[in-house]
Amino acid sequence: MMTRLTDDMVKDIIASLGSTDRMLVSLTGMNTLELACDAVGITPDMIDLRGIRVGVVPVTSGLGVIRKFSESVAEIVRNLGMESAVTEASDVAGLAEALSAGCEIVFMADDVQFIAVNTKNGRHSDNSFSTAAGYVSALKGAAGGLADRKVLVLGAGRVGGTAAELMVSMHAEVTVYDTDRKKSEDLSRRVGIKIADDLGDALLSHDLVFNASPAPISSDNIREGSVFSSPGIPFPFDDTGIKKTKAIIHDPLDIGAAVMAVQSASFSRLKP
Ligand code: 2YJ
Repeated sequence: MMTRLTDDMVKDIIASLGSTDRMLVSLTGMNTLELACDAVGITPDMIDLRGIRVGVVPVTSGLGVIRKFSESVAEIVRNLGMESAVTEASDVAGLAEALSAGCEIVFMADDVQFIAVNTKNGRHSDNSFSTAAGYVSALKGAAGGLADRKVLVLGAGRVGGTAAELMVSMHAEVTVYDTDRKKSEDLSRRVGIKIADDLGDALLSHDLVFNASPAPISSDNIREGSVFSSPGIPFPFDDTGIKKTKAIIHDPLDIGAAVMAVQSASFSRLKP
């Protein structure tokens, strides 16, 4: 089940971009740009983002436009040094507007998928992959490396599955928990990881957790001093739970969208 952002989750993103950036620096040692580059396997000196024109197209299909969603994406992209604007028109007319304006990258999201298309070569980056990659990099930074470390992945959906796969490739020892055991089994078979049967036991035996689940996490199950990389929305912790953790990396949009921007730019703008 995909969780949709709400007006309420989005309303403060623009005002809090600076504090998200500082949170990332203090918890992971990387700012948003460095983190997004790390997630894509490059460093900031390998790409020049300045002057890249980006369009964000509001999409009305399904449950419709989320207030300030497009503006927030445009601001996240702008903070990375790119030029961005929300199109006046929505949907197909908005896409035509962005193409006519010469946008090199176009962001669009409906209720199922959120992508950034590179119009120079037709390649696109996807928010599920980018969110997974960005939060894996964040966890790696916060943990001081993931090789040979035990990591629990909560949620075997698209983000959790991609994160598990990426962390296996980094030689982490990954265990997955999902309330739907069949989804855990499919993922376990696909990427070769262990399955946890009891959520409480799994959480209490892991210092590092990648949370890609929409479920709340009870403070009773949180191991003292554990680190959570937690893209899952809504925010799953209560105050008692927060106090038990060492660090929680979480934001509603910035990390995923920043990785999308850098990845889609990398399709056409890597320095030779
Ligand atoms: O243009 C708009 O304002 C809306 N159509 C944005 C919809 C945003 N979509 C979501 O929040 C969905 N959950 C899809 C996100 C993909 C998650 N990887």
